[in-house]
Amino acid sequence: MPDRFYVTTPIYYVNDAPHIGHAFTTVIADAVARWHRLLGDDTYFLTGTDEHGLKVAQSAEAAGVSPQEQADRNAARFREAWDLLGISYDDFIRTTEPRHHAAVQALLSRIKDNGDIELDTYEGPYCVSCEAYYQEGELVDGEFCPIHKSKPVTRLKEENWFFRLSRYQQRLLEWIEGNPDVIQPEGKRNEVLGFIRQGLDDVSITRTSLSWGVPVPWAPGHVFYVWYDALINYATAIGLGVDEERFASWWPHVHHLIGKEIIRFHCVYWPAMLLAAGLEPPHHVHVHGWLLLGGEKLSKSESGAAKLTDIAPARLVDDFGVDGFRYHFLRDVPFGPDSDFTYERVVDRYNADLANNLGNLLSRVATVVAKKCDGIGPAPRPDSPLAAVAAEVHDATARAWADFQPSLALEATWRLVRETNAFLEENEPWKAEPGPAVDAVLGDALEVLRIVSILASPAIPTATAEIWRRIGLTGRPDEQHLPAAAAWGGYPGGLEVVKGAPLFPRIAT
Ligand code: ME8
Repeated sequence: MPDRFYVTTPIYYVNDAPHIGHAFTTVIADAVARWHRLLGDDTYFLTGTDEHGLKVAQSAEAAGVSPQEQADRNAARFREAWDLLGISYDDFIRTTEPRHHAAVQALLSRIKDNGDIELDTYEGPYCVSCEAYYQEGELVDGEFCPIHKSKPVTRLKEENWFFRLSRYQQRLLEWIEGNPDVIQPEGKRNEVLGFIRQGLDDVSITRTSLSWGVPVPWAPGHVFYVWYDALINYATAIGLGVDEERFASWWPHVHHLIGKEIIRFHCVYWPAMLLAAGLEPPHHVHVHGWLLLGGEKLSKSESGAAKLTDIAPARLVDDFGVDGFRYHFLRDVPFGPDSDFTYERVVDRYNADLANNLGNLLSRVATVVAKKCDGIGPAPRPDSPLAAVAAEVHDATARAWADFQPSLALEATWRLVRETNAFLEENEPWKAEPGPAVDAVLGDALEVLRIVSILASPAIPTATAEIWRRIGLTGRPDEQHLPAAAAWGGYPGGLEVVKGAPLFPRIAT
């Protein structure tokens, strides 16, 4: 039986268009899913859109359309962006779909039947941008949202149905303390533990102040608060309430990828809801920091239009291509801490790793094979000095992908590219007479290109498929199976090697 690998992104709000912050999480999830497909794992990659709630309703009103039209329009923009970026999702869930309404109603009814959802009155400061209530003590200067800083909160009073979160403090602590890897990185795990240890208040999970949501089956006029509908998407997509066998085949072995601002929802409320419904909490939550632009988190509800148009994924794809875009976010932004986004860093990384290293290796090899071997690629040597490097690089790359560290994985893979360029410079096959010595060096370099095409395919799927084709191989690198396919000696030799245009034209600085 192959291993199963279930990975999710947050589902994104449809109040506006996708930006590079969304793309960051989504590209990482995509690359990790692609890595697991290479391992032969049965892989399921879920993304989608979060379409209910006040924020979406208000943005629809401002745009003069219905919330459903607004959702349709912007969900399509997310899909377009992901198609552009080569995102290989298996399912794109929209919370307005009937399958999701059914799952939300099923799961929350189960919690109510178990006695953990009850009627009560709630009054408190509420931030519309976060769609969240805060405690008075959390506000900035007594009136501003702790996340949005300059946005004043509104005071809401509602008779709502409450989830008895307070009853789950001990079980949540047991879940996290008993599973040291469940929340990564460690600093975020400690943050969650600290929050839970302070004591948990019950939370209001329904609204009567708006109708744009999933109806509460037992209370006409109430809809579920958007977060308690949204979180359930991860269960809807794998069949909760519809196909329990399918659900059980994926749950709870999930990897949730999230930005740090939604950690409480994923590491406190969501696991507590699952426990209350008699289900297991998720096995892995991976929390990353923010991409910052001039020190501010870039988010569509706060940033000005100029900033946003600068950072739409398509804008960068125009300059760097899909693979250049993906490579930057995977290689340059470590998974965990906050990171400053600058255009210059994208250019530098593109030129250094893609144009000068990988692109140059391919073009050198293809040029010399054309000149010295009549365009037919020789086979590698079994005892090549590069064989040991390739084995080490495979192992380091695999470890880093398993740890959700794309940046380290690509750093490891590029060691092989750099060492092969150095090996060519040492041996200078372009200066030698055609013959076995030249064949040996070029065969080794072609074998490296084959292996690198496989190892780098999760990050740069288009370019690696092109390298594969140019060195004369059939099929695609992302159809290969690791670890066997990375073993030294797979390039058969005797294949036609095509020169072609530069794979990554250098960008002028
Ligand atoms: O929070 N840097 O949706 P959202 C890094 N619908 N990542 C960023 C980012 C930035 N500057 N800006 C956004 C929601 N992201 C809810 C989620 S899940 C059940 C519901 C990424 O549209 C990051 O993954 O505000 C963050 O958590 C997510 O987009 C927030 O997207």
